Amino acid sequence: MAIKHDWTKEEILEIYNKPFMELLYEAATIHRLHHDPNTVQVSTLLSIKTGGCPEDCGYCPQAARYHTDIEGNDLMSVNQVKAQALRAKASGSSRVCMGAAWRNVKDGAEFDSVLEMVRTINKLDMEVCCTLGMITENQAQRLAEAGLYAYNHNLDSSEEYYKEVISTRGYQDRLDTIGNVRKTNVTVCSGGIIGMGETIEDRAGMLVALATLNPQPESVPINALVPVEGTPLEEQAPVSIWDMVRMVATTRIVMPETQVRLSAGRTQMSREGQAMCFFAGANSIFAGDKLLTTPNPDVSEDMEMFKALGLNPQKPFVKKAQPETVAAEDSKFQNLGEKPKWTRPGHTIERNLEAQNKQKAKI
Ligand code: SAM
Ligand code: DTB
Ligand code: SF4
Repeated sequence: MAIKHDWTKEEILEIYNKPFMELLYEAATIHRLHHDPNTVQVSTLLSIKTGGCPEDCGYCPQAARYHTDIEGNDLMSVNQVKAQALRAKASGSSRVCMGAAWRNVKDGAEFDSVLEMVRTINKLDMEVCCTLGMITENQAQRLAEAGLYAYNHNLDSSEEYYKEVISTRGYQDRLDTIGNVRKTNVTVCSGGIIGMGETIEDRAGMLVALATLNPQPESVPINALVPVEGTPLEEQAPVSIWDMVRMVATTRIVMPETQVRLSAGRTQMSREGQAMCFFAGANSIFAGDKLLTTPNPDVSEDMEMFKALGLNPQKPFVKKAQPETVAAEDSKFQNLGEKPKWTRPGHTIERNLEAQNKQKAKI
């Protein structure tokens, strides 16, 4: 079945705004044509470098300028990562997603260490994902050679609303990073957040940006904002379950082959709400009692939910074969010591400044 790539905002809005039952039925029907509706891919997040990030992303507890309550940490060791990956595997996850609070990857000892983490987890026969900020083509190639299965880099919102949330990095750089990943055999994971104060048009705009990529991302995480005290978005109202289901269903319809990940925000959702999301086409979750820095349901609660719904965790590498791992000494792609010029738009976002100043006043 041919995949449509020329989606317009109007077409997507029409889907998003359908009567709820029609939307659910259409999404569930498309879901069944492309996926086993009883299988859900389970990933475990691992924050390998936490906090102290120089960016001003208005939602993010790891941005240094907002001084939230999180505990920062330098880069974990390869052995620590291996131990956590083994734990994730034993708890039923098929994928480990390693996140670093970086603006972009810099060539050097820390990136070499991340490459070794990728090699180590791939050798445990688990899918490995990284989310490390912006990367160049060479860095993407080096990750691919190490055995990376997926790279996560979210667009987060529409291009227009992105400017209201982040001033230190640009939308085109995000798209370019996704393009760099696409030049390799690493799969693309890219999605966004709802509940940041954006309009429904912005949600549709983000889906246009993702669905018109050719090929479409293999995985699209839909996060509900976790409002964290100290961040500029701390007072945002919780996302309604109806909005979450509509967003998941619309994502499923416009990107039929993609794995749609029900991501941050599950602690705020009932099991019945999550069941509606699975019915509407979500077929992936983050498991484990922590996302990167904020809480997530316990694995045992999720397993009970899976049992009640008759859902089974997806085995690793069923969508794409396991990549090979090339040893560091046999690598074709060397450290180029690149200094890419990722853009800094630098416009003023009032609420980001206020959050920063509020914190300064407290010190
Ligand atoms: N620093 C890298 C970057 O920004 O690409 C990787 C880590 S960053 C924390 C990964 C993603 O987490 C963000 O793009 C955003 O979509 C999501 N995220 C961060 N804070 C969140 C929050 N409070 N609620 C929901 N999603 C959040
Ligand atoms: C994604 O879209 N959501 C995950 C993962 N990709 C990296 C991160 C959610 C983070 C939620 C806030 C936190 O725990 O710090
Ligand atoms: Fe840094 Fe990523 Fe958080 Fe932005 S989302 S502040 S880049 S860790």
